[in-house]
Amino acid sequence: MASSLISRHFALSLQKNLWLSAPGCRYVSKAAPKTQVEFDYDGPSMKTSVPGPRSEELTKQLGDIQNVGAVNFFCNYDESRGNYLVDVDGNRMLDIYTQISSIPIGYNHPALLKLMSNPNNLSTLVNRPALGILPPENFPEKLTESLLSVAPSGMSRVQTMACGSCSNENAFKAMFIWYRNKERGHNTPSDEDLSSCMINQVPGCPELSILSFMGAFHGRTMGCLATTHSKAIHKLDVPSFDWPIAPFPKLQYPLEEFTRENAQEEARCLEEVEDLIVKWRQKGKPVAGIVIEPIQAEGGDNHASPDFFKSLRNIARKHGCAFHVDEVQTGGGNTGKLWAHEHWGMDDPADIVSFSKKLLTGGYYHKDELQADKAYRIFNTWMGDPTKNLLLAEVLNVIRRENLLEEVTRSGKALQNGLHELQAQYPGLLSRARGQGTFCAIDICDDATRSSILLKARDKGVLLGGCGDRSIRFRPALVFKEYHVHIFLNIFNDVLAQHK
Ligand code: PSZ
Repeated sequence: MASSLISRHFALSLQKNLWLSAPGCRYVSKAAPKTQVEFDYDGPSMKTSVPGPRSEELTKQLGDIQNVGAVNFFCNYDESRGNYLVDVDGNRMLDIYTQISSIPIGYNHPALLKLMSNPNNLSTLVNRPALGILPPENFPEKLTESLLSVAPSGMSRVQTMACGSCSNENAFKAMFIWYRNKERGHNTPSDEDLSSCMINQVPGCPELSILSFMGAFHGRTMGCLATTHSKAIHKLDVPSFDWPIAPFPKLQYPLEEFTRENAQEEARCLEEVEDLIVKWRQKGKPVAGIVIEPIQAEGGDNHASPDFFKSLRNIARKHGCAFHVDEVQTGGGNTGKLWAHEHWGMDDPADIVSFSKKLLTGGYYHKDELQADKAYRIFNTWMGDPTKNLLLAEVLNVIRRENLLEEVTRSGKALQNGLHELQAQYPGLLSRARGQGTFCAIDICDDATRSSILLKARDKGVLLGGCGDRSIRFRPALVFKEYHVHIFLNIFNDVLAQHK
């Protein structure tokens, strides 16, 4: 077993050398002996329309085993490099969607291949521990090197989990446990608490709520789904909680032309938040926590100002609610900062910050007081995955070494400028170009045109995603440089010209 793994790693490093000399490939970063040399292809290269025949065949095979309604095409991850995803039909596409925003430094980054081919890391790869009970010796060190080295301001504790939903689900539980402990004056639960919770009744299962926002996406598990309000198809037929839902600001663009209207809109939403907190307290379902994304992603890349978030944080504090910032999609550097909430400029931005996607492992940071008071209250078998911490530590090294957040800011400016220019050129097609760093979006005149643009762009070798009713979103890896922006803009311009 171990020897076949080792030979696979040798094969990978051999392949790496082949890549370095393969035609159509080139180095893209300035050569520096101590810098990990980044490696990328020249541009998209299309052999078939997508999905091609091999993808169609595999989709049919998988269709006999699973629902394949969402499968776009099958991938060749061995051949994919940097910003380019290669499919099983040999099509090489510039990937500006990156597995729903979850590839931090591109495909097959040499630093990560090297890390995974280090024999010292084999036992971490092979033996997946139940971290909550039997962590490996290097676990505190690896957490310190990875997640704690980028902990949000005011937070020195982190709990790893598997996916984004699992992180939010447990963060919600942590908020409820915190809230009830406060209500109980930190006394031990009564016998009635303990017996009633076993049959889903009060007081053991209290009538508490979490306030979320219309258009939010926080996951699809039962608790998270009660705070997700982006698409009906996510929620249909699943019982849910009677929890308050506040309006998220609908900003008008360009922002500089609508300063007053947008400030009024944000004030309206904040007022509604306070009204809902009071109403739900009166209903006997007090709001234990508020959960919000710094930019509503699935819901259509909806932004709000730093002032909005500062005021919301203060409202949470004033009413004794925990403040949970869901950075599952915004975290990891796309906005030009590792955490989108850093743009708010606050010392005490949140009580809980959840993450997953680009951070590779799921989990949440929390204030000391949101630590559950007893073992096994927040718990599952794996409690994360130490191989992901290894990878994340190296991803963070690469981000620092290659100044990738500065790169993101630079390519983000080029992308936003380009989108604004295209919007001026195609006013009937495009509107509301917006973004922070490379975390950008633009609206298309209608949903049918959006679908057609997405498919045409893909056939020309550019992978993009949709969000909201009619937006296209951009979620490139952090190694998406200015010249990638120009490759994209040229192709996008061609696609738009066909829709004029
Ligand atoms: O359709 C889906 O289930 C999708 S498409 C994109 C996501 C989910 N994003 C996941 C996500 C998120 O964007 C935010 C802000 N919070 C939580 C989640 C849930 O993460 P996962 O999918 O890892 O459970």
